[in-house]
Amino acid sequence: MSEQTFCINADRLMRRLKSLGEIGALEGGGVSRLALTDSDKKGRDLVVSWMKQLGLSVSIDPIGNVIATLKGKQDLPCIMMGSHIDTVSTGGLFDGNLGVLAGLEVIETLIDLNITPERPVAVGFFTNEEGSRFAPDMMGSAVFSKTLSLQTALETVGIDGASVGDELQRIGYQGTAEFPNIKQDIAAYLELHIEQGPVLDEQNIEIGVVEGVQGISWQEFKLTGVSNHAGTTPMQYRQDAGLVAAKVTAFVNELALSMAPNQLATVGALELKPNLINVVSNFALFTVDLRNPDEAELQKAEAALAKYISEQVKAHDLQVEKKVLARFQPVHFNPELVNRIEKVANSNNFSTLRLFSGAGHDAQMFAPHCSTAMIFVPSYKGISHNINEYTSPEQVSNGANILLQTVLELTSHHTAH
Ligand code: HGY
Ligand code: MN
Ligand code: MN
Repeated sequence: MSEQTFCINADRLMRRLKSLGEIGALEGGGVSRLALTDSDKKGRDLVVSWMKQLGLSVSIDPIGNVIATLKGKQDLPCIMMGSHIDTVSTGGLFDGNLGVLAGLEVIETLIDLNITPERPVAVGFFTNEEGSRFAPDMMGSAVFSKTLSLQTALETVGIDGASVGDELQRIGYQGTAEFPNIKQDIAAYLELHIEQGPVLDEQNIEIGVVEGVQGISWQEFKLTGVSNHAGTTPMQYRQDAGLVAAKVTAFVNELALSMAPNQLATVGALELKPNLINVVSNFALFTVDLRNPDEAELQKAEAALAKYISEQVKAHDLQVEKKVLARFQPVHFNPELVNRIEKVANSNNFSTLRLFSGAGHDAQMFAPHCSTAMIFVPSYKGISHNINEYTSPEQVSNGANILLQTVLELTSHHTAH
């Protein structure tokens, strides 16, 4: 960092990341704070306590998004930073948490430096970014940006049978704050996040300048066949749901390879019934996660999957039910803001690389409505959604300092982007 620039307090940020990571900590490392569980509540309570200790005004909206704001000299549209603090069940310390706590650290640094920004500066965490308990992912920011209706979100039933509305009430985070008009109320949204992929780590790059987020298609399929004896039922007489689920898993893998390098396909959840060694499965429930930075290509992959499944269901005389769990188009971030982040990073002598995000992020919900961009820091060996997720304290500090410098630039200009 060049000497004339301000710096965040890296130790304080690491301490907060570690103490948040103690909530929902797993034996042997890692974190599990699935959205709206008791551990999510405890994590929320801890971060809200830090926000309040800084004297920030804290608002909670009807889907449980929490926004803390430092007043500015003028009541202008704010600069918002944010991300999420819910995790997958095999989560790490950094996914989401880094963006929220680095945003808090930026605000605390402004306070330490007695800097009153020209405009308000806010940091938020958004409900259920991960989507693994309740689909879709980015649920809280999708409601915040009016991409998803509040009612639909509240009525969503999760993989364990609970509803979002009931769980929000149970943990005491169903707030009443009004949703903003993002176009009017937010001048820019900035999210610091770990890359969660191998690119920056492999190329030894310090800062990722994120140009956009790829499209996401989540579908759930229920196949119904006929259970039968594994020893007496000839192969050609079977209506085997498990077989077709396995064939689809192999098919989407081949499909992604045939559409390389940008198509991704994952069957992440699979449940067979009766799930017994000597019974032909009469039921299979599985999910397909398709991603591509190009919308037309993503639609092509969805169409190929639909065709294959209908052929297989017919050939094996099964019933099929399909449910769309999430569908977000690719987004591009604001070029001026992307350029600004790149300039700030380079002027601080950090190596940079422009890239598209493989993972979904709350930022993609802001992109259509206000100047939005993301800053990435490396993930060791690209590991994430895994208890061994790791980003070094130096890399954490680098990202948070670029966030600080960018916010300082945006808050000293009347036109933020
Ligand atoms: O699935 C995703 O990309 C994000 O982690 N929710
Ligand atoms: Mn994330
Ligand atoms: Mn994640």
